[in-house]
Amino acid sequence: MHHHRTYISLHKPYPSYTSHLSSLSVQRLGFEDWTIIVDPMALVLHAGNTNKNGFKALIAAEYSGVKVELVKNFEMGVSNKSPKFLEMNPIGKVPVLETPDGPVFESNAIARYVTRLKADNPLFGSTLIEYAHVEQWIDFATLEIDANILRWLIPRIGFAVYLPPAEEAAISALKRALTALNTHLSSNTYLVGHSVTLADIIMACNLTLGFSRLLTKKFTSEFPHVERYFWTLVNQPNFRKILGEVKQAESVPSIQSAKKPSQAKEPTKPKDEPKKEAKKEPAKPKLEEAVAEEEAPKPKAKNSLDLLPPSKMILDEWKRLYSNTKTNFREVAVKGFWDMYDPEGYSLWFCDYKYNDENTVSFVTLNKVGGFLQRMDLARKYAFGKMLVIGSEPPFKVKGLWLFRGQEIPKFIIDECYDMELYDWRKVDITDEDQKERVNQMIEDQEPFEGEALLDAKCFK
Ligand SMILES: N[C@@H](CCC(=O)N[C@@H](CS)C(=O)NCC(=O)O)C(=O)O
Repeated sequence: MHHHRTYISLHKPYPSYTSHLSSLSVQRLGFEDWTIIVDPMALVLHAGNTNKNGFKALIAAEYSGVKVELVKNFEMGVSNKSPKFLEMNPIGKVPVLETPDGPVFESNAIARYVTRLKADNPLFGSTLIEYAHVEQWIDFATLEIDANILRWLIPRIGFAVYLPPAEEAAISALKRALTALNTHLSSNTYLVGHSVTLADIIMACNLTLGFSRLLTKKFTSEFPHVERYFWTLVNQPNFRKILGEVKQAESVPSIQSAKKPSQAKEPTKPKDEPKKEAKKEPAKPKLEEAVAEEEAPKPKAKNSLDLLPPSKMILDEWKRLYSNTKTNFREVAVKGFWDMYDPEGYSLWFCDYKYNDENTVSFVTLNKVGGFLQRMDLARKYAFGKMLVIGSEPPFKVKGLWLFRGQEIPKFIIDECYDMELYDWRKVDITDEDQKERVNQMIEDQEPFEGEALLDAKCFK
């Protein structure tokens, strides 16, 4: 790996010198070093395929170009209790990573190991203070977020004694942590610096358990920046590949302890380490399975917008006209829009970001809008949008124009794209010339817009 780094660093900053330097480095490194470069050994991770603690290393591996594979046929409660496994981790917990130099347990340590396999990995940050902040947020994600989610969740699903005051304490500690996280994220896209770090990976994995099992929309809406951050991360390709689609819990699990006769019969020893429960007989439901439990994917229903009476307006034709018009935008694209527009089959909407005063950092604001458009991907067949980031200095205003199939904002968009509720929505009255002119200006990115410069204009098409 060390030679790998030498080789890459000779190449990267000086592309024009590549041929000269690569022949040098080949001579210097010899054949074995090349095999390291082209055939990195896959590391084996022992964990079930729904274990968020295993996901930390798998996502870090995706970002780092490292090969990590889940062990085949892992069975929770059986595989991790075998003598061979206990040699790797005497406590019998997962995940465990097998490396050429021996095993590593504890998911954060495993994720750090995988991350260090890539030299100078930006997942750790790039300055001393960034390294420290990455570690700071990893501990925070573990001790303030994850620990309190587990203290709340585990008793509810019947793996520890349920005590109302203990639950209350867990919830208030979690809210305290989320409040701090929300404030940090109100002016930062990521936890540290301007790109994803290992801290974000670990935080997102911990939040995934929370969002999918426990934290309903009602609960998380108090923390809108955490929501934005979470949904943005889990929809990044490197996360999505490992996590699949994350769905938010619709309710807090009802208290299970009383409903499980097999457990009720056992002497009720209060447990301070809730996870010890899972160590009992394999016949019982296993904690990890209970925690990771996923609903079977439902077959996809046809979109109800496809059942609307056909429209003479072909959305793709408009998008093509918009994209292909380079000059005389008013005369060609804007005029073309109104020629095509079908007010029966489509509706136009203005949107206005509700929290403009929080848009104090330009790139954070641009990332927010970028994330919104990314999440609108699911509406591509039924929508066109323009989003303007307005102002030459903070706080920036975010305003937009959307064209939707049908007369209402499609319900599936409201349900699936949480950004929708961060905006006030107003249907355009096209009989009002002023509103129509505002539509034209937004289609055109007219500058100044309402007296102000544009920081950016993004289009969803
Ligand atoms: N701090 C550990 C937690 C590991 C852990 O609690 N693993 C659970 C599954 S998520 C487990 O193996 N439970 C089985 C047991 O307690 O025997 C880590 O992050 O790796």
